Amino acid sequence: MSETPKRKAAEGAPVGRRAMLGVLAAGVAGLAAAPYLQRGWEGFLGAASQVDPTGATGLLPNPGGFRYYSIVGSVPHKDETNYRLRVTGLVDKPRSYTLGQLRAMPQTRVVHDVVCTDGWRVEKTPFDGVRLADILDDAGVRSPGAAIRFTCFDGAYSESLTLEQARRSDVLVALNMQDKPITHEHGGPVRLYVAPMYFYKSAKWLSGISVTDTVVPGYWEERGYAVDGWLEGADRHSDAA
Ligand SMILES: Nc1nc2c(c(=O)[nH]1)N[C@H]1C(S)=C(S)[C@@H](COP(=O)(O)O)O[C@H]1N2
Ligand SMILES: [Mo]
Repeated sequence: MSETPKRKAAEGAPVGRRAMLGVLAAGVAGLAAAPYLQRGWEGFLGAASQVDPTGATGLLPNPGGFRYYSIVGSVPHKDETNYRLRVTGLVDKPRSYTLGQLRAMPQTRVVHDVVCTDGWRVEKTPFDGVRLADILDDAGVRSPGAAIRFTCFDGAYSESLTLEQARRSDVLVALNMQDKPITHEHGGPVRLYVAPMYFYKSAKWLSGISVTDTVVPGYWEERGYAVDGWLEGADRHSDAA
């Protein structure tokens, strides 16, 4: 059995969530003048999370059941005109995809509960997108390739999977969530979705897929999270979506 991941950064040093709420209150007050009402509570929370580097906005209620997390204060917006997904590292053919190219590839739907280590869960959430396996096949993984490192256009977050995990049919380069294009707040236009693992594995604002010869621990994994983020009850060896 692997250890259940814990959000160490949120529960203890360096900054506890309770302490962070004070900082957050100041940040949220600063947002009050902006026209967030147009986008409703979700838009407000998304904006508030931009001033909340620890993710303490996760403590604010959200009717959708999700909480918005970002480890950085602001993330550039990307769309059809400037989004690129680059596939590099131990591959035969390095690739660069536009959003249009990803949308034109065969789309797979995965419906699974989304579960964060903080304790929230959103049941039976549909994601649609391109199987990561298809993208890896497109680029052609070279024989020393054994793992994937994911990077993000927030400039800071990273994640990892073994090649075997990456090839599962329930691992997507996701374009839609709940039948709508993934919003900026949820990591759009493109995020990773690793259905059988805790949601921290699902890197938002995905911009880089690099094939490596060994697992490079991601951002939270460097800070105490399990590199294998399997959900309880996940079938670790099945390929079933
Ligand atoms: N780039 C990036 N991806 C990320 C994170 C983040 O802070 N930055 N947080 C992770 C965690 S801990 C969770 S629970 C989910 C939250 O996704 P959401 O903000 O769409 O609810 O994104 C994951 N991917
Ligand atoms: Mo999380």
